[in-house]
Amino acid sequence: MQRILVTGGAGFIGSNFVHHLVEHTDRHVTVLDALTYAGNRASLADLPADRVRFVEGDITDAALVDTLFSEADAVVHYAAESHNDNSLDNPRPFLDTNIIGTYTLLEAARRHGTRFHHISTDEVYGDLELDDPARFTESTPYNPSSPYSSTKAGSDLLVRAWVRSFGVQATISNCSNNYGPYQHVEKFIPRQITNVVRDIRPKLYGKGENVRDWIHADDHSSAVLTILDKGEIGETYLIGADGEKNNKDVVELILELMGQPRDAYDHVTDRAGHDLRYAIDSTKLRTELGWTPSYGDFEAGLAATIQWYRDHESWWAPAKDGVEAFYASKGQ
Ligand code: NAD
Ligand code: TDX
Repeated sequence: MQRILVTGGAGFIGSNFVHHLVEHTDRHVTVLDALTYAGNRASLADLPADRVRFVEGDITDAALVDTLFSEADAVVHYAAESHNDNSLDNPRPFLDTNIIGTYTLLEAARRHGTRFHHISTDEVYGDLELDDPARFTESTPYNPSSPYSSTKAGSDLLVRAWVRSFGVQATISNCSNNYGPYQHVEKFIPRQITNVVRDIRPKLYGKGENVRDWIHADDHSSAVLTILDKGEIGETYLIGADGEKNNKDVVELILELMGQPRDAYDHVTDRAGHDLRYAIDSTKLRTELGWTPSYGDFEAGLAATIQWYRDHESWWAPAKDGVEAFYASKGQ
């Protein structure tokens, strides 16, 4: 598998994966990305041109997709509309990209017999109570809450059906919340870091009791590479690094690490249908494929991420005002 096609490779996690491939393998990468508001060429700027090729295009473009699949040994599919708050505002692009886009790729994988890895989220499983000892496993029933997570759930089910009905050589992974460099400022952690840099008070939805299970994007990448190389066709693997934290604790830690009083934030209007808690049990990936995460210390990873945003203001500044205007229009 020397030639890897990465969809959504100019986005947050996709670009981290491309950096990971360049650093840890000798493979050649083609990125297919539509450069929506979430895609950024600058996230791939410092990579060698003889290893990474960029193609601007849409995953719903069947002719383009067919050509790129004919040139690839394997495809890793990150491209998606990814933000829950946007999906509450306008669900339509989520259906187009997450459902029709994934369908378009699966049809190409079927024609070409291409190895296909589908990137998904723990949100397909719905949410857990705060005091529930259970965590999500590969056998947890699907129960998505938002337009975003329901379209991701739909895309996962398409992959399963294309494996069973047409013999497509696919695997699926469902990962928990990622943090790290190159994440769009609309998302929780970069929004609060860049707010502090700009002297805007961080914004916590509701009471801030909601729990997310944080994993560094580079650990997500090493897990995906492990599944691509060692995963069993037709199988689903959950990816997580035992990083449960509630939002209030994360905001307070960001403020502390940035030299501000821990209570210098605002409570704002809660997200509609806001999932309470996500938690991943990644035993299958660890025991069957031997994967372990490298970023065990969330505080150290968060401090490095804060430093990255301080050092890369030109990367995030163009999006910041528009994102804050959008949130302000919703009382968030
Ligand atoms: P992102 O929004 O940062 O990036 C998405 C990328 O896909 C962008 O570069 C965008 O331009 C591109 N794209 C969107 N529509 C496209 C289309 N129609 N054709 C081609 N390219 C298109 O998202 P992200 O946070 O990096 O998430 C990547 C994947 O990982 C998604 O599938 C998401 O569901 C999944 N995931 C994300 C997280 C997380 O914490 N962010 C956790 C688990 C799973
Ligand atoms: O300003 C904010 N204040 C706040 O309290 C924002 C933007 C978010 N939040 C809360 C909502 C969530 O409980 O923080 C938590 C994280 O929010 P997001 O960054 O929007 O992530 P989430 O909705 O949990 O989804 C993320 O993880 C799973 C990704 O965006 C998805 O693509 C992925 O599937």
